[in-house]
Amino acid sequence: MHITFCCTDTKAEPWLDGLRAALPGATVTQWQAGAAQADYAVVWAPPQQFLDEQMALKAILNIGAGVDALMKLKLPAKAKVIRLDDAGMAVQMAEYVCQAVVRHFRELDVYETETAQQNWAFRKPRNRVDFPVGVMGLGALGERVAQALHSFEFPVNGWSRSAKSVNGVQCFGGLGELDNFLRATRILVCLLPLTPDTRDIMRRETLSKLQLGGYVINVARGAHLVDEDLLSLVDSGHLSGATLDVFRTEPLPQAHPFWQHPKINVTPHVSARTLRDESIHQIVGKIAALERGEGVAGIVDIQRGY
Ligand code: NDP
Ligand code: OXD
Repeated sequence: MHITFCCTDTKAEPWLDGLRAALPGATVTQWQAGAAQADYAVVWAPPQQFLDEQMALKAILNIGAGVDALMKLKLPAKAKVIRLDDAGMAVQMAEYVCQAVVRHFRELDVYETETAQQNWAFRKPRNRVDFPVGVMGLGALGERVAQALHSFEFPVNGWSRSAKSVNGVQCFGGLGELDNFLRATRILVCLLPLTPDTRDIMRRETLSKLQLGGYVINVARGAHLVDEDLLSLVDSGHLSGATLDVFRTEPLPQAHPFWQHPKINVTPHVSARTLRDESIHQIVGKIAALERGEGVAGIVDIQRGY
């Protein structure tokens, strides 16, 4: 069995070593133009040339949850596209989103500024029922995030394409229920996949429907958010700020206003990192199951785009 590795922005050697150790009978190589045909590909944002050349692939295994970079490419007709499911990302995402929600709700950012000036001052406690959180996307990551927020006793709303039932979460389904979801929400968390239906979903029209003082947490993809609309709604006071981990252009360009904005917190796409050992374990398990002719979790529906 031949496995080819083609991951942009990823140090190849540790992955190659890990895959070779876990699959001693397999040939594991880093892809180069003109390389031999492989049976399986382990990828992150590969170039079109890779897919054009690798015509015999049985499956393309993505080393992340989001497959938007792959969906932009022309894929070999017969290869299954398989994403990582969880692999240690859901708990990281729950940590990240809960810290952003709690930091905003408890005004920890304000305390940080004040204590930096040696100012010992209390603020009036806020009431958590006034801070309903809405999670857009109730998949592998969104559902875990919604449950974690519920454990902190925030009112939690969830929105997905199909109607869902999640303990402690008021669930809304489909475009017809988007307005009701937004109006019931003050802190909006985006955990949608990036598809033609969800691109620009956080724009003036939708963000204006959040409750006054709304707050935006984007941990999905930068292209879900229209940057100018967020900035103008924050500057007008309708929204109180944002925590953003993902951007239309990454790294975030030095001149982008998000860097300096006092009400916008920026992190460099780190809310849920791919954990190499867990991911290799999962990828190897999926390849073994496919070789036995068994089904695997995480097969991407190409028509849906996630
Ligand atoms: P899943 O594919 O498991 O879940 C996607 C969810 O979004 C599902 O609930 C789905 O609804 C819903 N959804 C999809 N399209 C629509 C739509 N048009 N309208 C309403 N709901 C929709 O994704 P994950 O939870 O695994 O990951 C979500 C995204 O998070 C990834 O695609 C990736 O972009 C991003 N991500 C970011 C990371 C970071 O470090 N910042 C790390 C990992 C992922 P339904 O349940 O009905 O299908
Ligand atoms: C992912 C990511 O999609 O890290 O896994 O963004």
